[in-house]
Amino acid sequence: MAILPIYETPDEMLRQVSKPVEEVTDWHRELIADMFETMYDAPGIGLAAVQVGHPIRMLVIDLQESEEEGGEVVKDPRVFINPEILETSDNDVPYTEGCLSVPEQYAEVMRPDRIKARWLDENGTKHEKEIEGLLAVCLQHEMDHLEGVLFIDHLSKLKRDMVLKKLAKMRKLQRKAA
Ligand code: K1U
Ligand code: ZN
Repeated sequence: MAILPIYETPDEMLRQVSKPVEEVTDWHRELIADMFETMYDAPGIGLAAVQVGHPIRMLVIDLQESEEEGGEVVKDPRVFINPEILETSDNDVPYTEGCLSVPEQYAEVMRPDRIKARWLDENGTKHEKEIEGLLAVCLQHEMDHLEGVLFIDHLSKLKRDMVLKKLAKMRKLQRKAA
């Protein structure tokens, strides 16, 4: 397994529309394992394959919400291949989103609170389910990546420019400190 470099905005890699996975193979399963390792290391709760340089319709999520009695986070890895949104609720709700490709920047995005989705897992098994809460937010955010869309694209120009300005300032400080 390996920790992969994560592409960051404004890299054009992130603007590609990802291609469907024709057949789930061992190569895909190895990439999925690397994506989980990269996501846990970052740390993050989701990661799309395009963020690590593979523009294919595949993403991983682990909300890392549940805790065992001793305080240990229980892993709950989920794999979504060729995901499709079949239905969305009419009720949009706000959530303060972040993105490993827009590091250390957070902003409120409105999205439907419930979706019905269909996808394949790492064994090629089909799933169809209603999803709500943080999983619905995260899945919609990751599915945006498959279309070359970042969460900052949902913001007004004013808010997006503020986020990008803060990111540029942070990178300048980081370069200075290095
Ligand atoms: O880059 C990504 O797509 C991952 C992104 C997923 C996401 C976060 C919030 C709302 C929607 C989608 C992140 O994981 S950013 C980091 C983050 O939110 C987080 C990191 C550690 C613990 C908990 C959250
Ligand atoms: Zn993201």
